[in-house]
Amino acid sequence: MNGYGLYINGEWVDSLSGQTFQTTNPATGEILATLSKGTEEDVHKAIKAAEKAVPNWRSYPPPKRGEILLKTASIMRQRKEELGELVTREMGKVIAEGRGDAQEAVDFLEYISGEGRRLLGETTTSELPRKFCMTVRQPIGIVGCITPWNFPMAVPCWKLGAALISGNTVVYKPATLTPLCAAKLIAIFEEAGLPPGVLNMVTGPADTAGRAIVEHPKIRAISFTGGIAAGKDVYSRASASMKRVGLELGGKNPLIIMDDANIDLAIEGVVFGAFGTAGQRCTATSRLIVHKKVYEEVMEELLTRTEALKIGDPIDPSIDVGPVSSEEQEEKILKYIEIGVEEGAKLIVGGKKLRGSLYDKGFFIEPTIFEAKHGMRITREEMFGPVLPVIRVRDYEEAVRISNDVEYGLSSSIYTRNITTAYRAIDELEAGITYINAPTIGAEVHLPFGGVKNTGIGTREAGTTAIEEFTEIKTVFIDYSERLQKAQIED
Ligand code: UN1
Repeated sequence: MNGYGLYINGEWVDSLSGQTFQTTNPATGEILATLSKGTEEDVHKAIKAAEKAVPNWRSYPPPKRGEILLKTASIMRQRKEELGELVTREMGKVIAEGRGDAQEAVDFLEYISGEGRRLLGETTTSELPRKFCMTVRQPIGIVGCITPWNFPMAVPCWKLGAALISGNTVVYKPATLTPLCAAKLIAIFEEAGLPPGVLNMVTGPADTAGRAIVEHPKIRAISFTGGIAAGKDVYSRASASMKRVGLELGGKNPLIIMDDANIDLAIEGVVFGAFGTAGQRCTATSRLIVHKKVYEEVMEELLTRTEALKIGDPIDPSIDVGPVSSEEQEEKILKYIEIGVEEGAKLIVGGKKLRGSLYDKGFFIEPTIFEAKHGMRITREEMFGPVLPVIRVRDYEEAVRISNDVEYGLSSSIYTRNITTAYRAIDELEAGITYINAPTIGAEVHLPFGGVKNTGIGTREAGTTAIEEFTEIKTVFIDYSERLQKAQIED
């Protein structure tokens, strides 16, 4: 085989097209691996394998499915260091976060494996005597999972873990920027004993392999995390075959600092929320909204802390901010910085691509802060990079109004010591997630994750809600009266 293959029916195989592509380290330019470039035909082959595996996997008792997921988690836990390093080398987040990505995958698999002993339905009463009513959860069938590059271990495990425990078979397409992480992950599922055909992986481009998954009528559900334009495309194409769709399409996540906040704590949160993962999280703090009474103090301290950040090869544990993940990302973010300047936002710090020695080999952008006015494009659009617009506000009401005046609604945060303000923010911020006195990032796997407005369509990953995306509910009536009973008609 030419490098890493596709994983279909329990075997590593070349793409039928024979084509390959490479994955590189965004900090150093080093080529990490060659992978098969999957096409529509490969996806069809994977769907056939997934279809063949349906009866067997469906009949596996869910606790047994859970055992395989737990074994997967345990292998990942043992190899956490290696996996964390791989995340850092392929995606570019700093090593502590690379390990965190692997840890989040382990956490979720451990959590969801227990769902094998729940997958709860309901029992309830009947309006008729000697009649029993309940619901049971059943698998959907074959599901498609399409994942982003920014959490190449955690997000795939949220989707694959929930899909598999629910009894579905899967065709999985990882992001083209992080296929090596995906291949290593799949090899661990294989090692843990997942039967052939249950989980199939096709690496390859979105517009061929991805589209084939989204459009194929035998795939009954799609779970997709990515940008808003791609998400809309997935949603409309999937609707042609009436698929169930789960979407998580990012955010423009506000962090509000009120005049009664613990300012040091808030600034520490902003720096982590905005520049952690070089701003490349769906939940990244991508707007800072500051009460005018503490504005000067916040800006001064924020500038000092931002200037102190060390930028470089993320494998070095002393580095705070790594590269952005690709040349395309770099161009897009630099373009947004230009747009910010053109719109009249005031550049406070950063704003440039870093050059010289090590930096020339990778895609490094300085952590950047703008003083901005609400309504500018940099305050509305997801930039997915280390660029933070700051908006000054008169009071709480204005802060919330501005927070909500965007098309997204994933994460949000407010720093305040006033309990009334905190509870009002929980009521009033339009977002799937609200943090009080903590930054917009850092969701935990046993709680639901997802957003409102154009961030999604109401599905939630992780938490107790994870299985909802991947199960059908069947309603069951058992009549043991030995006569025909007529609901709504009999007294
Ligand atoms: C994402 O950015 O797509 O809340 C997921 C967080 C992480 C997950 C982010 N636990 O920041």
